[in-house]
Amino acid sequence: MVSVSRDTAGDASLDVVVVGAGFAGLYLLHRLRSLGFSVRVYEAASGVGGTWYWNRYPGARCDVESVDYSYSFSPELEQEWTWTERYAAQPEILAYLEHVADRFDLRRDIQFDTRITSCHFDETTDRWTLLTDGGERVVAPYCVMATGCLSTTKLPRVPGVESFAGPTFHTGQWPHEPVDFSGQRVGVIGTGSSAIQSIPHLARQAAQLVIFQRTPNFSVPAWNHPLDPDYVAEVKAAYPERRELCRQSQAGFPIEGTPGSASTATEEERAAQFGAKWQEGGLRFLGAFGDLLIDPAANEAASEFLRTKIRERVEDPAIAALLSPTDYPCGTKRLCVDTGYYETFNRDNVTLVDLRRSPIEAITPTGVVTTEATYEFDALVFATGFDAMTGTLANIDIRGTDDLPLIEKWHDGPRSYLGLAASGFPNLFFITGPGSPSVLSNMVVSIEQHVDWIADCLDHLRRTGLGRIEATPEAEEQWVDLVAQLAGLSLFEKANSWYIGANVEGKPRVFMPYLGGVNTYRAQCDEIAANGYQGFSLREGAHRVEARVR
Ligand code: N01
Repeated sequence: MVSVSRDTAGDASLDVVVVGAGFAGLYLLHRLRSLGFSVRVYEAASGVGGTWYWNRYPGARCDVESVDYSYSFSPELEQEWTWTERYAAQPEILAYLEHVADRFDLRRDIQFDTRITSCHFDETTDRWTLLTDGGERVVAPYCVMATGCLSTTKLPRVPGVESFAGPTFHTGQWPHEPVDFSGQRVGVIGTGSSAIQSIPHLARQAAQLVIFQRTPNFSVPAWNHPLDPDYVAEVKAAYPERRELCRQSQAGFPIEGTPGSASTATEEERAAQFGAKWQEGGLRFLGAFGDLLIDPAANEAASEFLRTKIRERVEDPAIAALLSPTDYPCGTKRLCVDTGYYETFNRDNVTLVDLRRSPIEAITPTGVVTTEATYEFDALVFATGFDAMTGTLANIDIRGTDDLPLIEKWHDGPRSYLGLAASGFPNLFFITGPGSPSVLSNMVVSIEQHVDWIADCLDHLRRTGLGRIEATPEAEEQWVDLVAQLAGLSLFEKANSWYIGANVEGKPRVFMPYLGGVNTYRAQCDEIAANGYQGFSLREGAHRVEARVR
C-alpha cells in the first residue's frame, strides 16, 4: 500500500489522486509512480478493468483488433502477452488488465469498492479534497478523472421501468455469475452495439426472445477468428513500427496511406472497395473512402451497400426493412461489429418489435406493454446504453474555484481545453474527456497519449517549482469552437447518437469528441507542452510536491 501521509486534519494526503482503475487509471498509476509521485487510485468496482469489469454480457467483445487494443508502454509486456483471437472477448481483456495490475504491482495503490462522491478545490491550499462513499477524505494537489467514457448506465424512461417482478439485467452491469436463460421468455430493449453482440447468444439459449427496436443500427461482420501464431509473431516482431503507425493515424489504427474519395470514384470502384472492406470486416469498413463521414452522397453509397447486405442476410424482406437504417448516415451512430446478428432474425424463436410503430407504454411486473400488444417475460435485458462522456463526471460533485460545480459550467455542453482540463478547475485533468478524440479512436492509443501528457506535465510542474495549472478561458473557448467547427464539417450532427448526447433526455445537443484525428491532436498537445503549456496559466501553488525515490 502507498505510504499515505496524513495532514493536520488527519485526512489522507497524496500528490495525485486518480479516479478509476480501467485502462487509463492503471497506466497512469504506473507512470506517476515511476516518476516518484505518491498516487492512489479509487475504484468503485471490486477489481480492475473499468468497462471490461462491468460489461460481462454474453458476446461482449472489443471492436478494435486485440493486437492493437493493448498497451504499448512496455515492450516486455507486449512480448509476453499473447492474444488468442482477432477481436478479444471480455474475459480475455479483463485477464490482460489483471495481468498488468499484477505485473506492475499496481493493486497496492488501488482502493477498490470505493466510489468518489465529491471533489472540491480549495483555493487557499490549491488542493483538491475528495470524499468517498465510505466517508473518507482524501487531499491532493492534483486529481485525475480516469472515469471512462461509457461507465454510467442508463435505463429507458418508461413508466414502471423498475416494476418488473422477474430478473432484470443491464448489459453494462452484468452479473459475475453466468446467467442461464434456458427455457425462458426474454425481452431485450435496445439494438445498439451491446444488444447486437448479445442477441445471437441470448437467442440460442432462450425459448423466446423478443427484441424491442427504436432505431436500427448499421453493422458489419467481425469475421472473428483465432489468431495464427505466425501472425502474432510477425506483429510482435514489428510492434514499435506498428504502434507508431497507430499514433500517426487518424483513429489510432495501424493504417498506411490515405483512403481516396468515394465521390470521385466510379460506381464499380466504389462497389469493389466496399466489398473488399466488408470482407476485411469490422470498423475498417468506414476507412473504405476518406469522405464517408463528410460527403452525404459518399455516405449514402456506403449506407446502401450495408442495407443490401442486411437484405442478403435476413430472409423476411419486411424484417430486413425494419432492421435497415434509413434516417441517418452510416457511421454517425457507432458502427456495430457483429457475429451472426442479422441471421438471428431468421430463427423461429426471435421476434422483432418496431417501437417506432408501437412505442412502449409501460413496463409491468410481468412484461412490456406497447401501444399495440402486451408481451410477457421471465427476464428482461436492458441494452439501453450509457450517459456517455459526461454522465460519470456529472455524478460526482466536482467544484472548482468560486465553488463552481462542473455540472453548472457544463450546463450547455462540456467545455474543456483539449479534453484534458477546464478553466476554473485548476490541477484537475480528464483522461479522454469531451473535446478529445476519445471514443472516435482506438481508446488505448488515446489513453496512453493523455496519460503521458499529464505525467510529463506534472513532472514539469515539480521540476520548475510550480504547483498550479489551469486552462485559460480564452484557450478553452477557442478549443470548444474548434471542436464544434470540425463537427459541423462532418455528417455526425445528422444522427441522434450518444456522441451528441441525444440518448439522454435533457442533455444538451453538443457533439463531444474532437474530430481532427489522433495524429493532429497529438501534435497539438505536444506543441502546447513544448511552448510552456500554452493556453494554461501556470504559477506557484500553495503546496510543494517533492521528488521521492520509490
Ligand atoms: O448503447 P447504445 P450500447 N426505448 O446507446 C435503445 C460501446 N460498445 O450499450 O438508438 C427504447 O448504443 C437505443 O435506441 P435509440 C460502443 O461505443 C462497444 O449498445 O436511442 N429503446 C439503442 O438502440 C457503443 O456505441 C462494444 O433509438 C431505447 C440502445 O437502447 C457504446 O458502447 C460493445 C430506449 C442503446 O444503444 C454504447 O453501446 C458494446 C427507450 N426508452 C458497446 N432508450 C464493442 O463492440 C434507449 N434505447 C467494443
